[in-house]
Amino acid sequence: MKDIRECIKSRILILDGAMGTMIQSAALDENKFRGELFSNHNCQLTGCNDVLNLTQPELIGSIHRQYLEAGADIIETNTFNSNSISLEEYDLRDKVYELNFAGARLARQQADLFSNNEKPRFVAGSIGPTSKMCSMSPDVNAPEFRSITFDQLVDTYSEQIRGLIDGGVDVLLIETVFDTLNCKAAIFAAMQLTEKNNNHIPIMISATIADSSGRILSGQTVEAFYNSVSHAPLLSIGLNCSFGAAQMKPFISRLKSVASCAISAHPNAGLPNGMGGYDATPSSMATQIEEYLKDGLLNIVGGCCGTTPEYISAIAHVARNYTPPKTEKHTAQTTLSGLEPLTIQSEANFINVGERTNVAGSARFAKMIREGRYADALAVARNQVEDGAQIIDICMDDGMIDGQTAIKEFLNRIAAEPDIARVPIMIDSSSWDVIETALKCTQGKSIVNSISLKEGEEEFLHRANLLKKYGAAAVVMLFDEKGQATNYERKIEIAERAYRLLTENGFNPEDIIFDPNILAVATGIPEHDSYASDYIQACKWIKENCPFVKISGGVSNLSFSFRGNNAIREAMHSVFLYHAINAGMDMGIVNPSM
Ligand code: THG
Repeated sequence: MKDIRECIKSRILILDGAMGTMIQSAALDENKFRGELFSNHNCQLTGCNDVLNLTQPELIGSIHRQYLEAGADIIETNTFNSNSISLEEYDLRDKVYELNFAGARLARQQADLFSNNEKPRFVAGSIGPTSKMCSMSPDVNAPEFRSITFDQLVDTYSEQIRGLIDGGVDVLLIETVFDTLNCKAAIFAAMQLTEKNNNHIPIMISATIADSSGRILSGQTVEAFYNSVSHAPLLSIGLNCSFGAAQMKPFISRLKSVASCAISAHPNAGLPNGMGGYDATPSSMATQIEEYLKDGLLNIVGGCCGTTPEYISAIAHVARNYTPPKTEKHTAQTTLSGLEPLTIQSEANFINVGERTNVAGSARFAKMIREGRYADALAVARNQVEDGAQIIDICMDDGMIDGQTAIKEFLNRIAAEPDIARVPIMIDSSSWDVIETALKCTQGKSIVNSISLKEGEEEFLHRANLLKKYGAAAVVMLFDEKGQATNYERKIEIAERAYRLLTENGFNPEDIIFDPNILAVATGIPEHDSYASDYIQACKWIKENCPFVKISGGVSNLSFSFRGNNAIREAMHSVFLYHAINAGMDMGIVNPSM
């Protein structure tokens, strides 16, 4: 049987419609929801659609059948809420695996009955957002609080995904995403599981946007959202629910312009009409969808709330007349995000990374953190962004500070400040535990600062592999088992080795940011005098020999011997940057106000 990754190249695939709408029209009573299996359950099950996979399998199977008859190529399992967080409401936490397994089997059976070589049918394991947000506090008075952690989400999603995969799904569909950090936890769980089982199930991701500004509820633009999730083995990215097809189109266009995978849309049947229904008819919705197809925007199209098989049939009917648009791979550029996207292109502007939110580099900032003055610490971050920092470097490495606690508190507070959170974060720590803690608090695509060969190849690749699952770029310091590279020969030796190891192990070269070590000059020790030119020459070699990588460095290091004399320091930095940028330096950790 053909793979879905093959089929999507030759035609536009039709996704099914609204399971919930179909279940609702069956008007089941409490006894039907309970079935025999849960006749003695301790709480009401009406409204728990996912339990029907076990208690009313014929009904769920018949809904799948109706969508397949309408022309759906992909049917979604009835497992949108089958995670321990959502099922808690029905005291069914211990049924997560079973519900997902049963849901996948039901869809698989029906899809197989309809499949033939010409038109294979596929099953997408539906994974909903849960009822809790990982990147925002439910309490405006406690912005650092979270009602769910990344680790808890990874656990519950792992349980769900195990059930879906064991039940036979072809693809995982992480849908109705309104918090990117929840989505990243689902991706992490999926990548970890598929790596362990050595299968390669692709992932479809579909977000829902909160309002006409085109942001998802957790505040990201669609472009920032794409950058945050682009590390997943994506079959497609798209939008669902939100509002009707007409209103969704500009945001699908924006996704199309940044994504290098297929694009999906499954809008509602128009806008709610106030009577529990939606205002689009099957033919009016199909007409709106045709506008997308004319513009070559979609590879997968279906429906969300309100879309019965009649809608899917009408959509399938128009989609037949169009060929799928090609997907384009955007290479060379490094993509990051906060609430907004940041693209780094070697030929374009130099990127300023703010250095002031570093307890090791600022006595003032360190004092704020030690004294728990987070409002003041946030002001330091905000000032940097106002002064032009396009990324902020955050470091909590200090003997008097618990780094994991401090970075979590600071990042959670930043998440509630849109004027700071719009830029990506550079997570600066020599502790891997602190780095992982920080990755679990950031919905954007961050830069980890740093990894290196200091502790050997195995640890280096282990960390790089984790970063692939978290979705982060990495500063790679030119350091190895023998120590820091200070001269040109050692710098290029380590860069060559690190580049080869990373790319051979599937790390995207665009996500490698080499730091060839800016070291203090004019210290009085003659060997130090060539440090700046060694860095600059190394930049040139790296850009010629390591395609797609970027280059960074801590600029203020250069002038450490002149601490207190800012005029000299600034002059030194300007001259240095002039040459280093010409040699290929893309970004620098700097004091953006200078
Ligand atoms: N490469 C990478 N990461 C880095 C560095 C690097 N992170 C840390 C550092 N180097 C870059 N950050 C700083 C921050 C502050 C200063 C220098 C580098 C600095 N501070 C003043 C001083 O020490 O005199 C101000 C002190 C104060 O205000 O108390 O110069 O190279 N990947």
